[in-house]
Amino acid sequence: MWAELLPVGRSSASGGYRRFAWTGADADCRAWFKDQAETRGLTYELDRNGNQWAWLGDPAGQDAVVTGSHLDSVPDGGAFDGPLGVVSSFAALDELRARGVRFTKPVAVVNFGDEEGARFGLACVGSRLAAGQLTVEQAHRLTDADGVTLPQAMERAGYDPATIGPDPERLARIGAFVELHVEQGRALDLSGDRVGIASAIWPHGRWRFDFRGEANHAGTTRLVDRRDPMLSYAETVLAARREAELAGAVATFGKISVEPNGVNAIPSLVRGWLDSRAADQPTLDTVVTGVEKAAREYAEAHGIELDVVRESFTPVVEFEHALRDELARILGKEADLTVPVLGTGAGHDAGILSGTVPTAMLFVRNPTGVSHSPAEHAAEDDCVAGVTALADVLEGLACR
Ligand code: HGY
Ligand code: MN
Ligand code: MN
Ligand code: MN
Repeated sequence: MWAELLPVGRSSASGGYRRFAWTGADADCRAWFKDQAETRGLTYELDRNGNQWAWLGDPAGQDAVVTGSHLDSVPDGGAFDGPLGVVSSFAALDELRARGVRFTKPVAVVNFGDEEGARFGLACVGSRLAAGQLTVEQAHRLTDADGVTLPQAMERAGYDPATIGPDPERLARIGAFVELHVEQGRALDLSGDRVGIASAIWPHGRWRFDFRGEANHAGTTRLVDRRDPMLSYAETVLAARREAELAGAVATFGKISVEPNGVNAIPSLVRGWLDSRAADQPTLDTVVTGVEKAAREYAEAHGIELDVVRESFTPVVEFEHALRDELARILGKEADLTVPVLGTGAGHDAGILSGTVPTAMLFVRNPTGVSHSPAEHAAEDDCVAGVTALADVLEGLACR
């Protein structure tokens, strides 16, 4: 089970997963979640934003303890980013039932929709809508690479898009949300621990750079006559690396689209997406401002028009200290352990919810730190330790 948590949407070519929001693979993931809920006799709910819930206890009860994560993936993602949290949540409930634990609060497992934003470009759509961090109007404007809007995609998947919007009553009933996630770095591998607690999520965002030049013949257009946007784009990629290195941050151009996209045509448009993250806001601002300034200089030198649009932004998240300390107490009490507390550059639904709900995260060791790749891994023993830790936390939070 821990080697292939959820055998849905695997690409035979890459070995990675392709589970994009409101596609057939996403529907298969959702069917799996519903089946897991029903097999355990949990009360299944689909909320107004397409997030799935499986309740032990009264879904309308107050002070609920919720755990879970997401099942969608980046293009050719690994097996663990997302599904480990959901699979571990169901397994933790099984363990607590085996322990004969009696909950005094409602407990739920959640699958948040479209966490990775692989299809519509914005991450954490399900949790952002629920928390009111994405308006209905903004959601209606989200469009995939084929021009399909989010409401159209939802409708084609058999879901009514008219219901989407903020869900404050639902969130107000949650007393604590704990998301378990595979670590996406090597801090736990280096410290020799199986499980850690999150301290903070770096501020991060996505910026679209449109470099517009002039399409022309690759064989007959003299170099001096060209307005080739690929040149300014390429120089901007190098500038991003340089700015990130200088600031001690990260910056990535991982997605690009080219028009007309012909081998023998000088491009008319190069559109590149910058993902940048840093430990604090001023550092992130310095990097992005630096990259944009360099891009404008390169564009001007080549006669290129440049538009830069910020497509999304998530401010720094500092997880609640009281809940974090409580997790450390629960996890440390048996063996008198100190549980490592670590920050991360990766975004999570837990980060979105943290503005509204007391929220915490558990990380499970990843021996290579590789993520968003088919090579992502967590050892079976570590996954099992993660389930035990999550079960201990749920017992500690929901049995008082
Ligand atoms: O961090 C990310 O890229 C996404 O939110 N998982
Ligand atoms: Mn991810
Ligand atoms: Mn994730
Ligand atoms: Mn020709």
